[in-house]
Amino acid sequence: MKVLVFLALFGLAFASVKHYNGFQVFRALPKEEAHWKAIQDLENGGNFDFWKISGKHADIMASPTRIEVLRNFLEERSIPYERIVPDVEDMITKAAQEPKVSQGPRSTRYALTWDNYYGFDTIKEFCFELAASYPQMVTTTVEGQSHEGRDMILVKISNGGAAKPAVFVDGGIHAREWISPASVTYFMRELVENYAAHPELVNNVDWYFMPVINPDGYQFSHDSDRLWRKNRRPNEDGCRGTDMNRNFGFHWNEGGSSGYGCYDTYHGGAPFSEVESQVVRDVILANADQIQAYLTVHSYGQYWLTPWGWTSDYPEDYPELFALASDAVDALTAVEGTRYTIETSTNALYMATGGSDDWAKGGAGVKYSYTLELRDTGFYGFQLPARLIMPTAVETWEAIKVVGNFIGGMKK
Ligand code: 0X9
Ligand code: ZN
Repeated sequence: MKVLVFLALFGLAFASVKHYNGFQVFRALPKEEAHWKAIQDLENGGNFDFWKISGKHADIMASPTRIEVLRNFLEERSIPYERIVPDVEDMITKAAQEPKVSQGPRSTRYALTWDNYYGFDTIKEFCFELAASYPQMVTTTVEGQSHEGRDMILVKISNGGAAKPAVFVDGGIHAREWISPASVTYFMRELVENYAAHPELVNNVDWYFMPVINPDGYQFSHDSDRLWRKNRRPNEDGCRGTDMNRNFGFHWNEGGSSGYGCYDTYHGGAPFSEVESQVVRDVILANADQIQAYLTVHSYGQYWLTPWGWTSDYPEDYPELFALASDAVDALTAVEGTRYTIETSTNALYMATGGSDDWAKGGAGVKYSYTLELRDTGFYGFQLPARLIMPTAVETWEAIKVVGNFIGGMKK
């Protein structure tokens, strides 16, 4: 009997991991307006997971039964395409099995390193350890609970005194974009544990970090479905999850999001319907007088995006946003030549409303609001190997420093 129960539980646990055997990813390269229109229709149809759409191409994942449907669709319309991932499961397995190279910093006080990707609890431990070891500089608080009861962690890095101009950084809004929390935690570590290398960054700026703002989705992508994107709340349509980056309350549900809860870009039942986006909103609003820059860290594509995502119009202060982005990207590229595109998100990618960046600027009045899409450009995509965490975090940190120094130099 015990054996049977064990086998049943084992079977359940095994069955609960989503596998992607035979799934393939195709890169479509539309050449004309009609091609783009067809790609848009295909996405709205909801039968394919669009890993990425940019102004140049669309990376589309097809399940084994849909591969031929996708190829026919593209061929009938003469849309050029190439296969970029021959087997998604293979790619996920290879990324997990890759030997870990020891190259980043490590500590005896916490388990987190930057040589591997870690689950939510390891990141949480790091956040609290940082505060315990550097109480004069770091305050870690729990700002609420996610739907499944995980802590929504806020780490404030400040050397006290009067409130300074502040930078707010979040990560992990999209579960599968693992390089995001990995990089954001690296920035936190650099500010604190390497304070002496750049004291002005903490002396002149207050920093707010929320490294994993979708903790349930993030953990689910570690345990059960590597390609999960949304949060995990059961929704009105019998599926789970809202795309948190379609749920913010500025021009919410005005295009580029889905009203159907089984789709990856489901915008939720109302603006800020999700407890996780509510918490982020409330933290930003509570500190809105201070916060001059909002950085939300995603992957992939190597874009430094400015608002707006709800219109193709440029914000009136775009030249200023572009100038700072350009200095930041120059510093990033100087490290080892990684190239980024700077654009508004509608013009670089697609229109998508309800994004946190648009809300931070339009709703909370944070002038310098950016979405960063970190490495790579699609060779590994979301499965960026762990050996590339350090190179990615290190180069991006150069850009973050530029933003910090700029904000720190602002008139008070
Ligand atoms: O679509 C998104 O949410 C972001 N790209 S991702 O591949 N990481 O999902 C881009 C968001 C850009 N900002 C807005 N559209 N507001
Ligand atoms: Zn994302």
